[in-house]
Amino acid sequence: MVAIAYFSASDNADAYQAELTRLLPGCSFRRWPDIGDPAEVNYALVWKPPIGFFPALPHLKAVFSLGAGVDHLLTHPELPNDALIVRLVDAGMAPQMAEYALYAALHYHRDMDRYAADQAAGLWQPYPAVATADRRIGILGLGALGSEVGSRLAALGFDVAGWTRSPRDVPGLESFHGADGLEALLARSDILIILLPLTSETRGLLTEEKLRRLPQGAAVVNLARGAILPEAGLLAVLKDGHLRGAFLDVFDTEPLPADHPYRQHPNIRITPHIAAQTLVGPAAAQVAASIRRLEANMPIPGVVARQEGY
Ligand code: NDP
Ligand code: OXD
Repeated sequence: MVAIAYFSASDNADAYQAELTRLLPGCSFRRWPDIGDPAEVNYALVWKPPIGFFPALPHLKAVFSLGAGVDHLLTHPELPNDALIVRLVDAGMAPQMAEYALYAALHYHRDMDRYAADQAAGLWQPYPAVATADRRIGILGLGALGSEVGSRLAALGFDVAGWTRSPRDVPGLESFHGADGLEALLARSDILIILLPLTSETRGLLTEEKLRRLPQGAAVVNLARGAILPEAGLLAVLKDGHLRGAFLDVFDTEPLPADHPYRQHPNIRITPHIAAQTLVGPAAAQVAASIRRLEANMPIPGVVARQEGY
């Protein structure tokens, strides 16, 4: 028997119930806190589950994240040690990420930030064109999302490179890894796109000192987690003009507080964590396929290496 305990304050429970009971006939879908007999529940499907959720479910085989990120699970004080932790792999998010990244890249590549400021100031002044092939884009993280973003930007003719933990080859992209690789990637990134998971290694990674390794006038696009790009450093490099601007979709505290300096900053564009939203159809299909495979003792995609944090 398959019984799934579900919790999310931000997803559509009715839609997940309809999809999963259709894809897994006979499965029992239980919405926290109405979980029935806890001994029967063998899977969890969650986004930011509350305290008390995991201790109430002692027989979980696997905990599925309703997103690609699992920092909300790995920092949960009651996460069970023996259950598999599983993230979504693309599941319809990669094309959305690519659209957002492309929008932000074109914004800076075609000087839309400068023309908007000039329009407000009543100015009429063309800036010199830069060929697409001369615009260097760096992507931190070439996983399910970063590799798709990189491939699509490269297909448009941008000069794209990526940085990963282990050596990785993505066709059409220059690749870097490790600490020296990060220095080299930063030095050649006019536009830096962050698509790393939040782990003990990436938390606070992009300090002011690191941001100053970017070329003068570079821009940053953070699509991953706010804590990877500390606020004080970003504000400092924007203030003295080392960076020209930032697109930020993710923040240390969400919703971003009303009085936060990012809110009114002339060189920062913010969006409310929507770069790639979880789509019920592909997400439920991926979870259902994985449950079927686990029930047949077969391996599944997206299993998190707890030691590595992603
Ligand atoms: P993956 O796990 O598929 O890829 C992670 C990538 O980051 C890999 O290339 C990995 O390297 C690299 N990486 C991890 N740690 C390090 C490190 N210490 N140094 C260098 N590289 C590192 O993740 P996804 O692509 O699926 O997702 C990335 C993140 O995007 C999620 O964790 C989540 O935080 C965020 N996200 C944001 C959304 C939004 O709407 N804003 C929506 C969905 C996700 P390697 O290849 O060597 O393993
Ligand atoms: C995710 C997210 O991790 O929405 O999927 O941030």
